[in-house]
Amino acid sequence: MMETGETEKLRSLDTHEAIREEIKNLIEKIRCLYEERVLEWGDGDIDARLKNAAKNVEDPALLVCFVGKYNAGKSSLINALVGARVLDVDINPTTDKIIEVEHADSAPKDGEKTRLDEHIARLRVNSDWLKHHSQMLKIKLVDTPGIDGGHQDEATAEAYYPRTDIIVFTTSIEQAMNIKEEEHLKHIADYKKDLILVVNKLDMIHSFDEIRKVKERVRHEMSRMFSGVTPPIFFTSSVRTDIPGNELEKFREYLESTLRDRGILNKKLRTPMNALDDIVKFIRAKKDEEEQDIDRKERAWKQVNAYMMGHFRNELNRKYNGLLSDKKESLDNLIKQIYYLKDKESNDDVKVDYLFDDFNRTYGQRVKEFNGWLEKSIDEVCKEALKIVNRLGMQVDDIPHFPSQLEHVPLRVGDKGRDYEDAIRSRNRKKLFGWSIGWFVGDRKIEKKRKALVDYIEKEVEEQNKEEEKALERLQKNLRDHIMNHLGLSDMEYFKEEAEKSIEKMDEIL
Ligand SMILES: Nc1nc2c(ncn2[C@@H]2O[C@H](COP(=O)(O)OP(=O)(O)OP(=O)(O)O)[C@@H](O)[C@H]2O)c(=O)[nH]1
Ligand SMILES: [Mg+2]
Repeated sequence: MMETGETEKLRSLDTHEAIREEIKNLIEKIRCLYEERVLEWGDGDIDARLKNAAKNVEDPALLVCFVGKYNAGKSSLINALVGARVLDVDINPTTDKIIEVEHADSAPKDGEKTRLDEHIARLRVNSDWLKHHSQMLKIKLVDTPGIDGGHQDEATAEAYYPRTDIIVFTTSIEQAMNIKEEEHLKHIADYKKDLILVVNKLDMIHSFDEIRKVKERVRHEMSRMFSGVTPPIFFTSSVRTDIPGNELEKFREYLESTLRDRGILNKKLRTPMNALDDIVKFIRAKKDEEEQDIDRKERAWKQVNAYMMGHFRNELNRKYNGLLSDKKESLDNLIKQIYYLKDKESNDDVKVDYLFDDFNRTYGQRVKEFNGWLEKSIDEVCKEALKIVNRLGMQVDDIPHFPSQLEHVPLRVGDKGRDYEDAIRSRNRKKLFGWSIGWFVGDRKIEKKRKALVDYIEKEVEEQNKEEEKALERLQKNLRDHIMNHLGLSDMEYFKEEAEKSIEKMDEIL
């Protein structure tokens, strides 16, 4: 018969496994959802985060990562925990790769190294301690190149942080927490991992009074940095186990208790959840940026439009009116001449020819001038509109269909003018007298074009917004579904709390 504790453990493991699967699917979904957008944004950041989150869930182990200045004793601490000198230790900058140390029954006591990629190696060791405490969840102790050690792999260690579950920041008691270290620790805190501070090389200071002072200073600094919520601190010596006050065993016990804690599975799940939180934040920021960009485009369009509809239109109206009064005058003149010619002895055809030739000479000339002005003005309007766009630091392409729409704005007034001349020439009276209406139709055409353009832009903006909202809604729903599905199934209170926090956070963001 299995003990209750055992059953519970297995149930937790099962649930953990199921949630892990869910998170994996979720990551995949988000990846699909945003794959196109990532390319469009030209930003590998979101992709890297997704990859890190995916790597973390795929690795069914708790990653405890040792970071800190070179020579602080990170490798020595891992050796002390493992109980053998499996990692190289030296006074000079030593560790130049990320090394994941894990237990394997088949491995030799002093370890067996394999290269995982250019920056990461795996060291399998046969360690009773690692084996014993890897029952619930496999543990990996991760050694990293020291800060300031001059290894180019420092950047790689940085890229690795998001994958880890617990970070052990290691410093040496001789110069514990200098400014550089403080900066780095603050930076690491941004990753929102579980932090532990180990102040190593306790044996280097012999005066109790001095040790007390350092302890006080470190605790005070940490409390200040973390606003009172200080991470656990251990003062250790990894080489002199016998010296008084050495908290190496306490540190070991703390790690053991963390591993025994049922919450450990949840801690493991929290890493990818945090990464997903970050991704949602990132996407929200991008969306805001895009919205601002759309605003800018809209404003630009309004300015262009105001110019076209203001300055140009006034000018156009003035010229129209001038032309209309010219036309009225010419028509009056024409009518006078008709009356005058009516009583004259002559062939009707000759009379009409005479009348229209005269009308054409006077008014037709005005139409020609007007058309010339119109073509030139439209050219200028286009140029001026382009200038406005450029002044706003934008490209014509930024405004949807901008150039082609502008090109088509020129109404066919010029053609109407030519139509008119043709009408005179062909003596098409109906066309001729219906012509004045044509001007107003032309005018209405500008208005129609303008309206179509504004409608088009408004629709574009609306569509884009709708699409974004839908994508975010889907993302939120996926996260929510995922969390909700498991709240009922899971007896893991800790995860429940974390999940609720996640929802709250998500609600804040979205
Ligand atoms: N006195 C004393 N020396 C220690 C202690 N821990 C480590 N050392 C020594 O400090 C030096 C550096 O130790 P490492 O473990 O290589 O330090 P590290 O942080 O891994 O350094 P990098 O790999 O270069 O980043 C070695 O000479 C160790 O023997 C300690 O607790 N006390
Ligand atoms: Mg090292």
